Amino acid sequence: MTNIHLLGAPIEEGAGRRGCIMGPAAYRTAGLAEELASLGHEVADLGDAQRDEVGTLETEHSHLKLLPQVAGWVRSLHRHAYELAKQDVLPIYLGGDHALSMGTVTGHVAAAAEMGRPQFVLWLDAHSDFNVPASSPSGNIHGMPVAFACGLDGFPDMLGKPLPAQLDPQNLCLIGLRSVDGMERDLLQASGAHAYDMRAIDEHGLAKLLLPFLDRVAQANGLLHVSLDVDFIEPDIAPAVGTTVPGGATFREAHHIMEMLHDSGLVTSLDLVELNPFLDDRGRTARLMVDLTASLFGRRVLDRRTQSY
Ligand code: 5AB
Ligand code: MN
Ligand code: MN
Ligand code: MN
Repeated sequence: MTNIHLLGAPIEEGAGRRGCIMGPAAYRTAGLAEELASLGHEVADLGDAQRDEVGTLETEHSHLKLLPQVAGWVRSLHRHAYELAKQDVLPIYLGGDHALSMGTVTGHVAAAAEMGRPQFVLWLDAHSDFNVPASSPSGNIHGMPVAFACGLDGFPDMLGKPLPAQLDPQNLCLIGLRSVDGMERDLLQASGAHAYDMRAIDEHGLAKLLLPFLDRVAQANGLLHVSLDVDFIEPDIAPAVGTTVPGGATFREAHHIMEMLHDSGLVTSLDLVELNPFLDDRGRTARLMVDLTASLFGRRVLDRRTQSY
């Protein structure tokens, strides 16, 4: 039994189009809390976070869209995540666009550093979100949270400089990549992060990519934050996202990751991001995300665990 806290993070200013503000409401309508409770967990819904008021921020990058609004969310969510990380609960952040992870990941990394434990991050996404302002082709800040959390140079002062703590790229694993920009790719490859594109899944299968990473988390007695972008999944079955890229994870691949994560017992926090209910087809994407979360929290067909591959 896990003590789960749900926190809504209705940010949409980091994405290129509007609608993610409705994400937390869609998860509630789709019955996320009830589903997790039916699996035997204790679930508390904390409601929605609010963004801080931030004035103009100095930056040479005028193409950064809605920077003060995004910075306001990042500051607020960083505080919430830091506090939740120190409690004996498992937070699920209901997005909201992926810029929210600038707050949640940094909050968990800062708390982990104080607890003397390494923080690991699993990033499930079609994109690596490793742009810095200078490399971003769009100016959309939801394409930058990983680079931000790793402390890359070139960001305006969104959360204090330097960051309270930085994510070590060695402790970062990205899976599902199929859209990475030119300069972004150079930054990602230079960082030392463990990055796997869809081709790696085709060639090796998910288990071969994920299980060694989970072993490293366990060996290091680490904490594990999972950030699940809707666009990780094949858009034919998960259409409610602004940045669809064909060739995504299948229904079973997505569930299999969640099942392996459950069996590992290692996950300590989770982001559900980029759901845009305005683009959904009768709620099917919201329901799929709820079902995937249920797999991560123990829903299974037979009572059998993955032994080895
Ligand atoms: B998402 C792109 N790399 O920076 C950019 O959905 C897309 O959170 C970013 O993964 C997609 O604008 C951000 C072209
Ligand atoms: Mn993303
Ligand atoms: Mn994405
Ligand atoms: Mn997206």
